[in-house]
Parts: sequence; C-alpha cells; structure tokens
Amino acid sequence: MSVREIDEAQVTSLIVSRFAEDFLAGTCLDVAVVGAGPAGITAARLLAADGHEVAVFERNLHVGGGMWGGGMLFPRVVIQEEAVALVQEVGVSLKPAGDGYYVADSVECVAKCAAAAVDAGARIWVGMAVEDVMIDEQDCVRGVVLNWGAVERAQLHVDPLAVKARLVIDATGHECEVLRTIERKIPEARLDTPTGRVVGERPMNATQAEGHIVALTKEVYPGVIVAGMACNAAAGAPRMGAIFGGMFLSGERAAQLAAEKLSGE
Ligand code: 48H
Repeated sequence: MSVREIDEAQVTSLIVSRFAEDFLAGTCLDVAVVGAGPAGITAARLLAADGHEVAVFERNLHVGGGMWGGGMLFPRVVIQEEAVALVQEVGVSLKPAGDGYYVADSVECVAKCAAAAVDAGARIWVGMAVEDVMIDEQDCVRGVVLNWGAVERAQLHVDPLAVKARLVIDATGHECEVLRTIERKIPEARLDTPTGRVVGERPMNATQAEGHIVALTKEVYPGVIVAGMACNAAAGAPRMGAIFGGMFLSGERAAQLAAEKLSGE
C-alpha cells in the first residue's frame, strides 16, 4: 500500500478552523446545559430533537458524569421501570431484573446516550467548564461564562469567553455549581428552594430522593432550570445512591419545562 502524504499543517488548520466554525455557530443558544451526566445529556437530546439550539458544556474530557462507575466502580447502571423508555429509545439494552428494576452496562449507557444527543443535533463541548453566568439588568441569567477545564485545574488567570443562552440548565450533579455561583455572586438572590438558598443534599433515602426529583426539577432562579442530582442538592432532599432512573426522568422534565418557557417568550 502506498503511503499517503500527510500535511501536518493542514491537520492543524482543519482542527482549528473546524472547531472555530462549529463553536461560533453556537454562541447564541436557546439552551446551555451545564454538565454532561445522565440528566444533562437527556435534557439536551430531547431539546435538540425538538428543534432547539442546544449545547452542553462539560468540564471533564469525557461525558457521562457519574454513570461510568455504576455503583462503587461496578460498571452496571440500575434503572427503575418508569425511566426505561427514555433509555431504551436511545438503543441501550436493559435486562429486566424483577421487581421493576432493569440493569444496563454503564459504558453502553454513556456511549449511546451521548451518541443520541449528538445525532439529535446537540453540540457537546468537553473540557469546557462554566465558571460564571451572564445576567441582564434584572439579574436574570442570560448565558454562561466559559473557561477550559484545564485552565480551571491549573488555576491560571485566563479571562473567560461567554455564550448567550435564553435558558441555562444546571445539571452539574451533587455540587449544583451554577446555583452556587449565583448565590456567591448575587448575595441577595432568592432561589425557589425551601430556604431561598442552596440547602445541600441530605443523607441517603432512595425512595424519597427518587420520588421527589421530578417535582424538584424546575426554574429555581430566573433563567436557570435545575436538573438531576443538583435538584436534590438545591432543595435539601436526600441522595439516592446508585440508582439512575430519576436522573433520566429529571432530564426529560427539564427539557419539557425549557421547551414550554421558550415557546411562551
Ligand atoms: C461544566 C460541570 C461543572 C461546571 C460539574 O454528576 P452527574 O452525573 O450529574 P447528574 O445529575 O446527571 O447525575 C447524577 C448521578 O451521576 C449521581 O451522581 C447519582 C445518582 N448520585 C447519587 C448518590 O447518592 O451519590 O454529572 C454532572 C456533570 C459531571 O460530568 C461534571 O464534570 C459536570 O457535570 N460539571 N461541567 N462546568 N461548572 N460542574
């Protein structure tokens, strides 16, 4: 086989120019999703499938959030019956295990959920951390402020870039980072939580945690919908341990709320 000549400069040019082209096409979004765990990816997939301009910003170089490790690094994801359709529709094979539980391979689950979101038209940017939000004159959130995840880890002083969004979904998991940023930067901010602030998650009670998560998925601050584990952390609800159905259902609910809000604007 003849050796194809590779022009290194052309490879560089293709990477930089194609990145710039794709990134610049999404600087005014309908929805910016922060965090590519099960809740964020599901919300992004459903919104993109509904025709919205969506991007997911994920600090790590990989997507999937807490799904990879299943429970305590055993790579299997347990999902309850109520969420099965949301996972099956992206092609994940779920094995019924009785009593309404289903089990999936966590690698398959991450790969297929992410692929389906991309196929639906969501852009997923990895290695990009949301370090702040953008606000308007009424302190309503109007976008996200980004820096490279590597810059964040190295604690370098590098000024960020901003992307406008009509709505932001905080799907950052246990830390609910977008809401905590709002609290830190706007001390007088009142969130739609029992105390008006981020309450912090309570110890484990899977029934309560999973039972309330869809109701806790809501716009907790003007322009910010909270999804996934961040809902429970914000509201002071328990954690659920290694069961993931609520994450997918919360992602779905966040997408519904966002679509309703966008259609009413
Ligand atoms: C960009 C960020 C930022 C930021 C964080 O943790 P996740 O998987 O979140 P969920 O809510 O989709 O799923 C939660 C689930 O994985 C879990 O932890 C469960 C069920 N726990 C129960 C228990 O009892 O422990 O994903 C969040 C993602 C991660 O990939 C983060 O890296 C990312 O968000 N992220 N990305 N900018 N500021 N903060």
